Amino acid sequence: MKRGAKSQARSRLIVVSNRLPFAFKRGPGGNWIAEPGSGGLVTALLPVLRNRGGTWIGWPGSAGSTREFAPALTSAGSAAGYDLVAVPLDEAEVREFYHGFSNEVIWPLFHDLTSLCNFDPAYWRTYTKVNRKYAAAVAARADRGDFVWVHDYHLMNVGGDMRALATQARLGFFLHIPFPSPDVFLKLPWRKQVIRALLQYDLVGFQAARDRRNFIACIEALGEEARVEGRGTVVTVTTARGETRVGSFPISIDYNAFMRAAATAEVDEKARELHTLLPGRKLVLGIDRLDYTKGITLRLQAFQDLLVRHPDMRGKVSLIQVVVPSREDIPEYNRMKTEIEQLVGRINGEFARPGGWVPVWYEYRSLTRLELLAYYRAADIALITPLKDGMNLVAKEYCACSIEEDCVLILSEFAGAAEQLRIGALLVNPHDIEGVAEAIRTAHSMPQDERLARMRAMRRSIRRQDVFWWVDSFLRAAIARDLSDFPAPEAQAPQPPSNQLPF
Ligand code: GDG
Repeated sequence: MKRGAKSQARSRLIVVSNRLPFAFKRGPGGNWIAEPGSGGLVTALLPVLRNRGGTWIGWPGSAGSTREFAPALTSAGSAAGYDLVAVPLDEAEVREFYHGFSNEVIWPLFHDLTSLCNFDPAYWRTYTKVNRKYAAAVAARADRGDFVWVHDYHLMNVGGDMRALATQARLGFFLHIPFPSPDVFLKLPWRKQVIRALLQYDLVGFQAARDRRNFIACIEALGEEARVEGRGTVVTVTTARGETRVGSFPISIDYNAFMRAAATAEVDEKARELHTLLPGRKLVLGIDRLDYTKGITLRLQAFQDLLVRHPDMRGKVSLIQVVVPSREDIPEYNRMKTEIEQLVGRINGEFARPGGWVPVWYEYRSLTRLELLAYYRAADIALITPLKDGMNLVAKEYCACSIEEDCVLILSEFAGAAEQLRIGALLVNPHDIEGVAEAIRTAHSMPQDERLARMRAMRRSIRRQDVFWWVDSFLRAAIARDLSDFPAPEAQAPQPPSNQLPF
């Protein structure tokens, strides 16, 4: 359904993601109620969707028919200021497309964990079928001149499927997770289909230069002749199939919103409470979804190693490790949870002092936003050590909330965020247990002026390249006619806000 005559005349933005940015719950009368999501992506896209007129297309998150969700979608859409379109999925599709191909094939493969992949051919068949379903839903709503922005690894085929439906809209894709190097990617039985599908988009965006390089290397490794032109963050790749622009656009956060929220009296009080509960020591913080890519067990081993090899550190630091429940129905995740809990038990059993210092404060739950901000503010050191990560927004949120700037970020060199935050973070190899332990020690004894200088540099960079900058950069690259329209971000003049984009 289109909005008023004014927005019909202008090209619109159509966002497509696996899930709609709303959580749907059954109300007391059994009807569906939509609760808005609060992530950075939704916040950043809102001005463009509202001002240009837009649509968000995705799965509502529960098996059910379009008819069942229709009233909730209409009222949520009119409150949000853009249209919402549901792509219904049945249980078998959720199992094989979402849990299967997306999360048992692409997720581990793209994080370099090939041994965890289950290359079940039925998963691929359902993935292609479901992607066609999304493409049909989009094609039914997209007009010539509209810009369709497809998000993430669940929907890589949508662009190609839309071309097959002879769409006239321009197509962009952004991958939120890493893109692997050829030696990993080539293990995918459907590697050619995936690369060809991605080359059907007008613009393909990655989190980091690393991912963009890998993507181009994979095209070449598959024997496609590819001519790469341009410098800076966006290049043009020409193959026998046509031209695709390929860029790196590091996703970010709503820096000002985090900074302001972290400065409130409520957050301040809660942060103080934490220091009162855990007095006389530095607090080291880890916050992760329960996921094997986040490196939680290796991190705990590093903390244990620190206490074993450096007895002087006992009593001086506590690790607050928050693990947010995620994908609990998958056996691999459950096994990992047990392993984490055993390790925590072992460390506390060995080092805790009766009635006093406990080395690891472990919480397996989702924090409220207030708690999350208070934990960020209270932490003297953030220990963020994923084995591989597209970006890692926790690292950026931690910096934004560190309003006193008197703290240290320890960050895995394999997080996309490392490309930007190497200016101030202590970078570590998460596999190097002793190296991570030494980084905690270095962070603990870092002089104050160095802490302040490092944190200030990172915060300045995140403030300059926040999530609004990210949306602008991607949409500008999508509409720029030639590369000279789109200089590298450092060289860009101040940009008008997203609602003035000429697409
Ligand atoms: C994927 C890519 C990429 C975490 N715990 C709580 C909580 N959170 C919020 C954080 C943050 C988000 O969840 C996690 O974002 P990450 O970026 O760290 O990781 P993924 O979920 O794996 O996201 C990743 C991202 O997409 C964006 O492109 O950076 O690399 O894997 O915003 O604040 N929020 C609340 N309670 C918690 O306990 N309220």
